[in-house]
Amino acid sequence: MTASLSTIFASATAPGRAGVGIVRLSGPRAGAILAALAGPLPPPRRAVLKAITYKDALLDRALVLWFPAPASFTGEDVAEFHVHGGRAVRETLFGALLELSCKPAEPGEFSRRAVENGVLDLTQAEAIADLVDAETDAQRLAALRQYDGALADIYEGWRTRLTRALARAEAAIDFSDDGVGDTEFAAARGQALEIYDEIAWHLDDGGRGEMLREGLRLAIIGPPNAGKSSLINALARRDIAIVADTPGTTRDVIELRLDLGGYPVHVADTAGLRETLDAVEAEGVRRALAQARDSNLVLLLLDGSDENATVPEGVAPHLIAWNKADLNWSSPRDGLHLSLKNGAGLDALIAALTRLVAEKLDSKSPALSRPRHRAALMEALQSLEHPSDEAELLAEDLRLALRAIGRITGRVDVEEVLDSVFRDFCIGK
Ligand SMILES: Nc1nc2c(ncn2[C@@H]2O[C@H](COP(=O)(O)OP(=O)(O)OP(=O)(O)O)[C@@H](O)[C@H]2O)c(=O)[nH]1
Ligand SMILES: [Mg+2]
Repeated sequence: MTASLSTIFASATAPGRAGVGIVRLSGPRAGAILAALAGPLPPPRRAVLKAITYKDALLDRALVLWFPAPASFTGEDVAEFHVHGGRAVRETLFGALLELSCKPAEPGEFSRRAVENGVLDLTQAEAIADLVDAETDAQRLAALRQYDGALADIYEGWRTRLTRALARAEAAIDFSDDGVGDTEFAAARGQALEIYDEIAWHLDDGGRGEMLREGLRLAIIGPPNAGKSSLINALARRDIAIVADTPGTTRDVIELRLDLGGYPVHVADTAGLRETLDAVEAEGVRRALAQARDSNLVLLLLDGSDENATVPEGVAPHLIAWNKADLNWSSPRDGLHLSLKNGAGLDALIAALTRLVAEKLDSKSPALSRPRHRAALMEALQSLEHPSDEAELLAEDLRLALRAIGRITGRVDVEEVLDSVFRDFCIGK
């Protein structure tokens, strides 16, 4: 791969006021620029306090670090300035760096260089982005696992075995006239089928990894006045939805991001389900049903004091809870009981929901985390599904599968894949 010629810089910390702001440089001139601003280079990987000066004017006093290639995040020469985290300091330093012909980094350019220099594979670079974006503990752990190479190991393992199978298929072509060819061909074909099964198993994960990244969708549905909006308020611990004793109060879908036992969940409060002549309310009911359909989990909330309460037609809830336990109920109710008025049973409901969410998101083996991986694996699967009876065609199938899987880790078609992946990164990462 080609070494980058330019030296790039970016703030590695969020903009705004802070005790410290880190500005990072990467590229062939990082050392020279560090020396120009802070004097003789400090020993590698040691923080040293320096006066940062440019054109004889003091810019700040800051810790600086020097990471000579290849032992750096990008694999290139890297320098870091740990300056005071204020706007004027940052702007002045950026101005000096620009005059020294340093280029502002594009989004994700540091990680991209790390991939181009072989320090990280693409799934690890994606894991860094996920780790920065992680909002809950389960997301953090999944990202760390991926950063440690859990997915890369799986995909590279398939690639190694497919490469070996391809070599055998090619041997079968070369030695088609003697018995060796048959043996090699059978081995190659057997490998293709074996890997097909493994990929199919990996894909059949109910979308856990992707759901964990994006957040699981939970819809609260039920008849009007059951207490759905009271419930989302209790979960949010603040008043995000209007609660009123008029049935049909909620019309729009109201969404809340929640950390449920370490799992990211998007909870939606919806309009009460009933037949209605009011056009606006009818639209609310339509949206409520659509929300339920598009959700990963559906909680049906019913009013236990309402004698006529039943499961509405056409919905299949994952959990049923009966609200208003503080009132008199004329008939016994199966399932969870709670009162949003006095809080009784709320903890039990949250625990039950957390268990359901965990069932959907937990996975013992590392789960693929992005639609990009899924698409590439589906493509590989297609090539391996019906391995040909002819050595030449089998070799071509194997090549296609190899290329598809190589795209996940970034081992082939690199430029094209890199563009699409790093577009979504933030600058300075
Ligand atoms: N007694 C009692 N009243 C409750 C309880 N929970 C909610 N309520 C009341 O029931 C009424 C309806 O509550 P909401 O939370 O607005 O019900 P909703 O299901 O969102 O209703 P819609 O938006 O109309 O579908 C309000 O007057 C609440 O104060 C409860 O546990 N006990
Ligand atoms: Mg409501």
